[in-house]
Amino acid sequence: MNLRVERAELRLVEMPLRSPFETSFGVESRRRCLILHLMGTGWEGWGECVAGAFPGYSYETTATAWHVLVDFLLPAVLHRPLADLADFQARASSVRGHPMARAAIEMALWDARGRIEGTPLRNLLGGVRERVPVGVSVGIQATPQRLVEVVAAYVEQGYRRVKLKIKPGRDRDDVAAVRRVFPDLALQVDANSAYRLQDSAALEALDDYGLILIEQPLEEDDLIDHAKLQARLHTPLCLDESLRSARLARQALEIGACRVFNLKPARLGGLTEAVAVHDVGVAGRVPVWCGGMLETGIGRAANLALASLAGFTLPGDISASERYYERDLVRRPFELNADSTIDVPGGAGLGVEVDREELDRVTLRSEVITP
Ligand code: NPG
Repeated sequence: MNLRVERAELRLVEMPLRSPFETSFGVESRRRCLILHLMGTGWEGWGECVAGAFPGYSYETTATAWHVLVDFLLPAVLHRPLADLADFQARASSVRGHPMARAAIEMALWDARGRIEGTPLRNLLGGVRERVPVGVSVGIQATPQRLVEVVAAYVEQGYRRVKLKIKPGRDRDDVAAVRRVFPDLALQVDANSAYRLQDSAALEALDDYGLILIEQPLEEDDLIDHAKLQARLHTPLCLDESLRSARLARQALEIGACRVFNLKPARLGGLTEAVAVHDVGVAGRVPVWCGGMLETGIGRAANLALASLAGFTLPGDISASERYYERDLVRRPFELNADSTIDVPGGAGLGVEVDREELDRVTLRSEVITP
C-alpha cells in the first residue's frame, strides 16, 4: 500500500440527536465525536472517533482521544511512510489502551487504501453481503407506556429487531410492556454493565420474554461473574464492553461467559481486530452482530462494511441516518430498506462522500497536526 500521510486534520463536532438517548449511564441529547481527515499526494481517507463527551460507556472521551491522537498516534504516522495496515498497528502498539482513538486512524487508512485501489471496504474486509439486516436501539423512556409508543413508531418505520436499554428498576416491566404489544418482535436488551451478580434474580425474570440476548449486564472487567450468570440463565448473554480483544473473546468463550458477540471496531481498536473477533466467533459457532455508537455516516459506512462478513448472523445496531440526525455528514444519508436492511456502500473505500459544508457547520474545533 505504501502511504505517506502528509496532512492530518482533526475536528471536534457536535450534532443534535433527533431525540435524547438514555442508557444506564446517562442521557445524551447532543452527540459529540471526532472526525479525522488524512491526506497524502493524490489520496485522502476519513475516520471517525466515537468516544463521546462523557466517560460513561468507557473511559475514553473526545478530550482523551484528542490528546492521544494529537500527541502520540498521529505523530507516529505523519510523514513516515506506512507499508501497510499492519505497519500502523505495530507503531500504535506502543500506546496502551485508547482503542477508540486508534480506531479513527485505522478507519481513515482503510478508507484511503480502498480509494487508492478502487475497491469497496466490504471487499477488502472479506464481506459477502450487499445489504445487511439491521435493528434499532431504543433508549430508556419516561414510562413503559411511552416506551411501547416509541417502539411502535420504529416498527412502523420497518425495523424488525429492537433493542431496549435496561437498568435496575427499569427492566422487567419495560420488557413485559413491549412484549405484550409485540409478541413476535425480535427483541433484545442492553444493560451497559448496570447489574451485579447478586442482582441476578432481575435478569432471570427476563428469561420469560423470548429475548434474543441480554447484553453486557455486568462489569466490563468481569468475565468470571458473567460465566456464573450465564449458567443461571436460559437467555444467551452477549458481551460488548468486556470484549476488548480477540484474546478476551476467546477466553470468554472458553469459560462460558457469553454465547453471542457484539462487535464494535472502535472498542476493539479498529476493523482489523474486529475481523479477528468475528473469526473467533465463527470458529466457536457463536453468532456475532455489529454494535453502534451513534455514528455519523462516516462510521456507519465502516460498520456496514464490517457487518457484511459471513459470521454476522444477527441484525446490527446500524439504523438509518434519520434515526439519529436531522442531517448526516455524508451526501447520501443511509436509508432503511423495506426488509429491515441497509445497503452496504459499493463505492471505493468507505464509499461515502463527506458533506464538507455540513461538516464545517457542526465543527466546534479543528486542528491541523504537523509532525
Ligand atoms: O444505534 O448507534 C446506535 C446506538 C446503539 O445502543 C447503542 N449504543 O451501549 O451499545 C451501546 C450504545 C451506546 C451509544 C454506547 C453511544 C455509547 C455511546
